Amino acid sequence: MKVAQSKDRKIILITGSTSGIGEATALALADDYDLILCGRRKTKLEKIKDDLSPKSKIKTLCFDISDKSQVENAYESLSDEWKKIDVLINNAGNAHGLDFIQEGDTNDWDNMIDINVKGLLYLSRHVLKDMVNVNKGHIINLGSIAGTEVYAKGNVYCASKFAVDAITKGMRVDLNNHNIKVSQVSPGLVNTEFSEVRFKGDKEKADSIYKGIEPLYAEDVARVIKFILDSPENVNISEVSLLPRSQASSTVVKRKS
Ligand code: 8X3
Repeated sequence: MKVAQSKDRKIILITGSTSGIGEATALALADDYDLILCGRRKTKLEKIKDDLSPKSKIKTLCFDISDKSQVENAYESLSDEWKKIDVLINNAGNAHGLDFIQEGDTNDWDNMIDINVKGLLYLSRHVLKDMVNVNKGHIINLGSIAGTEVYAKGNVYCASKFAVDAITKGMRVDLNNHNIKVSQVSPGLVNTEFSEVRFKGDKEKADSIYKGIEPLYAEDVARVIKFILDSPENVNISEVSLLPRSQASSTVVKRKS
């Protein structure tokens, strides 16, 4: 069934929407919004588009967010109608490696800074230009508990999330005159592909991170994002942190033996 793009339905762009929090958020929002889904995995994007098309008008953009010219080309490929983005959800981001600073792999550092920080900035720059022109919009950045607490071997990943926190605050100040809401959602341990990516496919290592606890799931974070979007026009839920019940901080986690 084809769903017509309605004038009343807002448009939301979600980065990193091929898995985890991004995919769960797309699922949670498809009933109420038209969606631009971004990611690097074309087949996965097409599959999500097929799944959600009965509920929503879906546009997919396949590009690498860390590549400035790919970001520009992807954005410019949107029609004027699709460029009227009401909400940008900056979700794309990953951890690569967990090493003492003196042993870190510089390629991992580049990846984290290029995607989590520079990619977020590149895309926001394009979308914000249009939001500022119409004096409305909403940015939701995915932060992390790692953006407020540094843990052993987290060094550069934590730095990238501290940077996201600073960018969120900077956006809120700079966009205040333009009626643009800026929110940040900062989860603790969420069981997604996050740890598998961090440990380069080592499933056993990845599973050990969530051993003995019930972590958050991507759907838990998506629910918070939906709650933020459901708030009245006059309300900006500026910062939300969420942890699994068994997590008290980055390093204090109660595990069943
Ligand atoms: C993910 C949370 O604590 O694994 O951003 O770094 S943590």
